[in-house]
Amino acid sequence: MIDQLNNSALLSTALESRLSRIEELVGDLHDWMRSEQVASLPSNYRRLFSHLISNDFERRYAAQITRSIYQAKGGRELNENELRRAAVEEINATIRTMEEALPRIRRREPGERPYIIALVGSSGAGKTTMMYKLAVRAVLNHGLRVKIISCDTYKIGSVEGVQTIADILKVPVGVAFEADEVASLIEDSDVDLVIVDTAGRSDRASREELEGFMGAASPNEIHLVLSSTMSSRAIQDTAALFLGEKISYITFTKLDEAPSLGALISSLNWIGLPLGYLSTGTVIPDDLLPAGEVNTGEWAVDGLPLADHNPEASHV
Ligand SMILES: Nc1nc2c(ncn2[C@@H]2O[C@H](COP(=O)(O)OP(=O)(O)O)[C@@H](O)[C@H]2O)c(=O)[nH]1
Ligand SMILES: [Mg+2]
Repeated sequence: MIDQLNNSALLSTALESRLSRIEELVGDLHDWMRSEQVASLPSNYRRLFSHLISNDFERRYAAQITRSIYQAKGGRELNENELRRAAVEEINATIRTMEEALPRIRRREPGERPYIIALVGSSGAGKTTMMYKLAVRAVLNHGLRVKIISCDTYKIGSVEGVQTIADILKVPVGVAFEADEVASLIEDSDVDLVIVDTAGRSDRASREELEGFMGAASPNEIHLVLSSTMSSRAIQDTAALFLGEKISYITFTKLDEAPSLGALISSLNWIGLPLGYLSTGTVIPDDLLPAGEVNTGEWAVDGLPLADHNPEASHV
């Protein structure tokens, strides 16, 4: 009996604290709407704004989308569905996407320089996994001869790891400790495509080292690999560390683990570079999509279709 009383007292304290947190959030949202000039828009537009915020869009960007739809529609009242469609279109119109190189890479003659793709980004972002996926995709889907080069000699076991995978994939592998080694590993290869993986450290000395590696490799495209599970603040801070390199595309990983894509989309708007690949899991090479094949705006506004995970599939 006493336990029951204690339980219900605890429950009501928990509910009260939840309620006050919700009140606080509603108050914040109201302040945001005011500051972002959304408060004066019709209620469906305000609901769209709140919907984008709850999907982790940055409020400035959410407000920009909402206002720009309002202006484009001449202030017309639209229902919730029409507004969401308009938001999807608005987002897709602002996102640039990569034209994938793999289908366009032609066979190299002996002595000819291969096409080079480099992957940079923080440790744990998913670069090495991405390198394996790209290598398999290039071999299986496009019949290319591929070499993988790892410049990550810091992570324990990474050299052995890359050798093991290269044996499984049956592609030649190189490991570079110094920048000049990258250049000679590329020169010595008789392949169509080289994929260069790098270490993910971002202190100043490592960034200089990365610059050396990139200078020596002189890649045709550099992907900054970022995890889509990060907040937009963390995505932008990380991107800022690497934007000194000549980044061609932003490639996002771990979409299968991201609760939403609002942070990714908002950051991309801030970074201003095209979207490269999207990684949706750890299966090599299946969980890889060129961004152009995805309705990113729809995923960001309506939620990720990947969330409907089929538990049977993981047992296969
Ligand atoms: N769920 C999920 N895990 C991923 C994805 N890409 C990579 N990982 C995992 O993230 C971890 C770090 O990946 P790794 O490729 O070693 O990152 P790196 O340090 O940037 O080379 C590993 O456990 C990978 O299996 C993805 O798209 N989804
Ligand atoms: Mg790695």
